[in-house]
Amino acid sequence: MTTDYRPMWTNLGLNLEAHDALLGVLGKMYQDTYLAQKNRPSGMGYLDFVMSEVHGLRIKELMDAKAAGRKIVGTFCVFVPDELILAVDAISVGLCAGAEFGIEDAEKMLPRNTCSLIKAFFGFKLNKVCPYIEASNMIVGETTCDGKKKAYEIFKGIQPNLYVMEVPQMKRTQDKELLKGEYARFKAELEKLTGVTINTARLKKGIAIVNNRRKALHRLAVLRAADPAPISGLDALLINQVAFYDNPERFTDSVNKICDELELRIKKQEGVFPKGTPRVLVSGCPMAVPNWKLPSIIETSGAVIVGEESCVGERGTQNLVDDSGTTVDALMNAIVERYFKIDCAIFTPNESRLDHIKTLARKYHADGVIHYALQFCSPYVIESYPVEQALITDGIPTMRIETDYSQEDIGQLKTRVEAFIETIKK
Ligand code: BJ8
Repeated sequence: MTTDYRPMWTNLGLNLEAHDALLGVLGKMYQDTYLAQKNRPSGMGYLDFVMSEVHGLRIKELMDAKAAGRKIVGTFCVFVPDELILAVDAISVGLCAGAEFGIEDAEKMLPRNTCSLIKAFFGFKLNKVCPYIEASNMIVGETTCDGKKKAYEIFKGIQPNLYVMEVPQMKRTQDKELLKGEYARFKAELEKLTGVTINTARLKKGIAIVNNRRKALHRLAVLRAADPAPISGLDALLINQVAFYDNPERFTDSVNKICDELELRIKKQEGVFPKGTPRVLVSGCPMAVPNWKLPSIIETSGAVIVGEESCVGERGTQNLVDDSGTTVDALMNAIVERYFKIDCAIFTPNESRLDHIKTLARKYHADGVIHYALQFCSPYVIESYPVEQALITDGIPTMRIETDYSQEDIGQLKTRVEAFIETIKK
């Protein structure tokens, strides 16, 4: 960052000392994890720029938009429909919660055996280091896992503009009705926040922007089926992470440019790793920025990641919203239909997730699956057993990993991952 953003951060109420410390750690991590990679597509230069300005230029854009009367809506879950946020001309930002920062402060309010993701957003808030949280006019929580659901009750005390959306836990007709009711309530709340009434044209536009972003990410996903893989799993993950807070149209454009470049690479049989490198599908909890620990271990241990069954990945992007409706009601129903298919482990039963993992493993020619669960995340830790059983029955080697955001277990994880990669080598 060349511009001095300190006055902006001060205005946002950030703790500059703590914020400097966070940026210092992030910069070093990015250098060691991303810039140290070889053979990266040149289009990743855009992502490097976005990351270098993640607390700078992007926040300035948000503040300029706010000054022009637009609202910022921060979200934690892919059940929050961006289409509605865009339809009221607000800006949606995914709040990352992917780093261990201020955990000791978080643990004064939350039990120690809470997952790292929840502790992270408390830590960021309590230490005043996240400009996205501070810039948001409204933050949307959701009743997914018990951890988040109960933590939001406490979070509301330190983040009064928190709005909580109910998400069903089963997939019956009445559950779809519940989601429909919640999306109607959310629509009304957004209309109240912005003073904008959602009409058909506005909703169609919101749907088109988000569908286009998904299509670009689907295009990227499919290109990773090539051997040699044209892009590293780390870079593909970064693209999926940045999708949550970059300007959606500019982002979609950049991803499509990267895909053009990857198509050329595939034609020339160029890759980031040699042809025949063991291929891994990662499945499980979402990996928010800057949670790159496990992918980095995998890709420095002789394998390439070819897909993510994750909310920061294909669980989050699969399926488009049908945009053919001609009324707000019809389009709202189409949004409900699309989101109701998300197969997060908070649902019971959750057979479609097992099918999706198997499908992705075959589609991307994965030699094995690594199931990643954050420690104390009951939904994903418990579901990892049936996932492993189903994959093994299908002849797909699988390893289950449970970890947190700390760096302490890196050596141990690396030993396990290396041993797994040895077993899936052709
Ligand atoms: S739709 S995965 S983004 S809830 S890791 S906080 S589940 S204890 S993040 Fe998620 Fe929405 Fe589901 Fe996706 Fe709880 Fe688990 Fe922590 Fe989690």
